[in-house]
Amino acid sequence: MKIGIVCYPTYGGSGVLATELGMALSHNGHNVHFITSHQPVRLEFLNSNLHFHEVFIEDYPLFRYQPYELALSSKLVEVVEKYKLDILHVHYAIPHAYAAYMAKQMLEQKGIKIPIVTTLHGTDITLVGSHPVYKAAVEFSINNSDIVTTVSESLRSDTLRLFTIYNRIEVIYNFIDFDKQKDWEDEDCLRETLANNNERIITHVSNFRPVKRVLDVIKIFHKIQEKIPSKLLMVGDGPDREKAETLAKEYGIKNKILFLGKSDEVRKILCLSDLFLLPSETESFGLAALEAMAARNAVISTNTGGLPEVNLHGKTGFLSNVGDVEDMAKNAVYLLENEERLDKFKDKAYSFAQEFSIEKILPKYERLYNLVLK
Ligand code: GMT
Repeated sequence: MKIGIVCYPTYGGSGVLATELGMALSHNGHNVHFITSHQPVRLEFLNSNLHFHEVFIEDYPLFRYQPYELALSSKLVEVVEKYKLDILHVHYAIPHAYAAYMAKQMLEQKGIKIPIVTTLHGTDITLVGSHPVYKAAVEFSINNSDIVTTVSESLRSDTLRLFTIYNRIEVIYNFIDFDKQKDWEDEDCLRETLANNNERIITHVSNFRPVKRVLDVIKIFHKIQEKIPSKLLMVGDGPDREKAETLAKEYGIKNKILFLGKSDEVRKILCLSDLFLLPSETESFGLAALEAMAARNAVISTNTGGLPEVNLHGKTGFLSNVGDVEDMAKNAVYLLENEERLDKFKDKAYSFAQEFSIEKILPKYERLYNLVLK
């Protein structure tokens, strides 16, 4: 199959997932074309099955905002026509599903039919998509896609609750490529470079947007380190990073926290870590938590959105109400204070992560592509 993939090429979960999906499809013999504003960060290499087409925007003094959707839909028309694509798979509704619909209409006028698969990822529905300024266009794009998927049951019900949907929505969970995980496992996890032997390592990975509640991460760690010798690794960057660093300074624990910034080596970092913190306000799935579980981290998270589908309370970690830093710290200490207990949770986290292995999830996308092509 010749598949066009549209996504945000950044460190965000939807971009990571779309890039990993495209690479896996190309390994399965499909011809994959990424059509994005920049080369996706996780795109490791291009080969005869893997192509990248950059969407250029012409600036003009009249524009206050550059018309990216217009440039994207024109590029989609060009690539679908030139490479005779069979399918367009767009990740994150805004504005990708809308641009794909416009491209589909333009192509239809040329006698070319192109089905559109739209995968909804989270904030395109919950935080941004349902806002009145975007809602009508997002609803229209969802209803006019040939097939719609969400990354969790929770996101499916949020979509049905927030929009008037008459299209079928399938749930296909996010996935992990364990073969890539193994590359790091085979290397030595050099814990001693970051922490003393008696210290636990705790990690948080995100885009540091307000929805991630990174200040809660610092508050939870502040309480943990009073009872358990530990270090905190803060991976990522974004609007709340400075506030988090300031709070760490105020608590006098800056020397126990490493702010590592954006990293291409998340798997390597997670392999050093014992526990992952994800106290988000909302999370449609929590790909970062799944990546941590695949690296044998127990998870302390909130119980919001799709997180209970990924982090099993009392088995792979614990879930608490949003903002309940007291409870999250208590649960973290409970895990970290007992080696045997911690190992049990880590093992369960690792084994449950296998339910989301790429081998289990990829055929679900391939089945949908075949369905939509019939
Ligand atoms: O977390 C973000 O804000 C990034 C966002 C994105 O652009 O991809 O993440 C969403 O999609 C991920 C991949 O499907 C999910 O794992 C995240 O839970 C979801 N984020 C939210 O719902 C806040």
